[in-house]
Amino acid sequence: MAAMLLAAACGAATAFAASEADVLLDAHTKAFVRVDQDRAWFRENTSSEETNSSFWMEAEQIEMELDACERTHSASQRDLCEKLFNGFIAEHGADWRTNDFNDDLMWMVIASARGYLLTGKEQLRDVAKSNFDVCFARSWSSDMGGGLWWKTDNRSKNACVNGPGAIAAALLSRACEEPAYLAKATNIFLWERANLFEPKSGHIFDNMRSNGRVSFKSFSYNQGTFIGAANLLGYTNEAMLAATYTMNHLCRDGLLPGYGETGDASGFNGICARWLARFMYDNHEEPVFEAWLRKNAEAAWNVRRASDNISWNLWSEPTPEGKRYSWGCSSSVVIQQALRPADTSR
Ligand code: 7K2
Repeated sequence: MAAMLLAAACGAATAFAASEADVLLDAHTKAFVRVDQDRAWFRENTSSEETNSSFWMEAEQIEMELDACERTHSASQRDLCEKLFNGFIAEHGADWRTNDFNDDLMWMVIASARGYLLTGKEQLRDVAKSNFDVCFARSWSSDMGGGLWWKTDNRSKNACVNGPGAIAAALLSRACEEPAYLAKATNIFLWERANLFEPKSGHIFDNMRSNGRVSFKSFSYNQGTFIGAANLLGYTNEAMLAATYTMNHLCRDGLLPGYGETGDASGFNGICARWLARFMYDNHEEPVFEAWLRKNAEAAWNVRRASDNISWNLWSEPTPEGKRYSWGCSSSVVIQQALRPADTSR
């Protein structure tokens, strides 16, 4: 309240809203980022000194820091991103093919391509390109009419690799200025649209197995990456349908799903919010989605715990004291970075 009055008194109508994003970002950094000279990593949880987050959780938390770079344009934030890339490459190398999860590679390709587009560091463009090429070569196949296999055992084609694969290729076409990547992006997206997207509802199905059997589960991150790819490639109607489904059918009382804290899914809503907000702003769809996204961002803010301001992924319950997880606490940070400060002049 005091901060709000102060902001209003100074005429800085947006200062209070921006500070929520700053507070959650700083709290996450203090609780989870470990820096060693020019390298940095995310701790897996508040009590793990040396255990880092897993490959894809690390990649996606780097994306969270890139979201903060895009919001703040701050030099120290950019410096942190560079350290996190250094830390990632120190841990996993610059060639990621020993990881069997094709989605893991695509997530880190997205982070690296975004990192290059923001910083101009050519090493990031080069790792994005070489690992995309490895991943595409081993995962694209004509079985089921195209699309990327989820893992190297080639048993299913999942939204969690095809959405990110299409985004990765679209970003690479910009980073490398090579139109061949745009064709790949479009082909991946069109396969996902034809096989894992229900046009009458905007529902994204989770995966299709090699025997053609579809898992109809809907996860917020799959909605998000489909929206992200559709938006980057100009398929605005499809993005609109998938975003509307997310808002109207995936939520309970308007809040994104409360996934389990310790597993892969605890960061899904951040991924969803990142791409949904970008689509909304690019297409001036604030009248449709902004109040709903803001309600989620405010819920994330309100459940932060007083002791250190970290906020977990269950936005209808206060963040408990005790051990918390960096990936689980990332969605709150991301949704706060993704939304622009409220425009109080309207
Ligand atoms: O079944 C897939 C995916 O289709 C589904 O949406 C999610 C639901 O689970 C897996 S993907 C989750 C991860 C498992 N551990 C390693 C990660 O790299 C992997 O992608 O949660």
